[in-house]
Amino acid sequence: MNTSETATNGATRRPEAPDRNLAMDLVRVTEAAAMAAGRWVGRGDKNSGDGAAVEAMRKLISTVAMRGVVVIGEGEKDEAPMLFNGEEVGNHNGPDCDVAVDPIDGTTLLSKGMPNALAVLAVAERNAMFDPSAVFYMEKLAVGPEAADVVDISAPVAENIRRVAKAKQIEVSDVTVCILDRSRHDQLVSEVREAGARIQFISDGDVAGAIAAARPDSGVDMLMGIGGTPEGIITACALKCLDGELQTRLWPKDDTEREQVRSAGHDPQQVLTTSDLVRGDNVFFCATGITDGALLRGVHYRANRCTTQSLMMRSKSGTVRSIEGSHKLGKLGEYSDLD
Ligand code: VTB
Ligand code: MG
Ligand code: MG
Repeated sequence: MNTSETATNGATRRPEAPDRNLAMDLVRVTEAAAMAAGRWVGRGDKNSGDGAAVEAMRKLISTVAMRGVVVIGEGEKDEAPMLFNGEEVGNHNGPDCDVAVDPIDGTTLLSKGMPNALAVLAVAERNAMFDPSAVFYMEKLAVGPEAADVVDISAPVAENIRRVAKAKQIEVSDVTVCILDRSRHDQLVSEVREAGARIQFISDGDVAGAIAAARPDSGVDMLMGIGGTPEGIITACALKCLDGELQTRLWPKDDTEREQVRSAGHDPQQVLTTSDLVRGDNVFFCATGITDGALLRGVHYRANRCTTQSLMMRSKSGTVRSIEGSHKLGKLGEYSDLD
């Protein structure tokens, strides 16, 4: 990798590390995506909502002071509108960054007006993020700081639940595991129930589920199960900021996918930890609620205004900010005032 480049004026440009000023700029991007998507809540048209969020995100991200490359554009698995992998984003004047976006995690939640649809964005130093393109799904185990050092995705489900209970000083019967409601999880669900723990099913949105596992007072202690690989990288960025832990294993669903994983140079058995999924300690994560959820309030409308709630985190400082926005309709034009 080049450590310096010659700029057009002949001066040498040293790549800078992303600094804290980036954080506030990023909130504007997820706010714009959420406001654009907000107009599509409950309208039964997830692709139009996603398209609106993608366009708002693309427009606003072009103003952020960075030389970003989208490494996680999401959308492929669901054949949804997307920012493309390899797409250059930012104003090309700033630090070199990897960018992961999911303009809407939970497009079905959006289209049905159900809880926890989020606009999310994560940024890290260039080449810090794991390339998720080999396979659509990965097996995930997410926990918060108390249990970050004790879980092991290769251990039995009951054992991990016991370790989480011990680390959090609660009974196994008090542990709540968040699981995507899918038939591929039947075995996992029986094992959790046999262990004696409780389950909170979600229909979509395992980024929000994993963050809940790492946040105090969310009522969720861990997330387990198979979900999207792009969402896994985004989740790793969030959990790095929260001192939580995400352990994963790629989950090829058939021989063709297994071959794809191998030819991309990965071992399907290998456990990928938070730090394998996003390297270094200069990670930014930002989410804005689209529909109301336990994690974030969604976009609300009132006379001439709409409100947003966002979570902004930065691993280097460990700061977690909750940001309320009150946006004047009309002034923001298309992002808040679609109709
Ligand atoms: C999760 C979740 C997403 O896909 O990754 C999930 O975070 C898993 O895939 O919101 P399937 O839906 O294909 O089972 C979503 O639900 C949609 O991208
Ligand atoms: Mg999405
Ligand atoms: Mg998604």
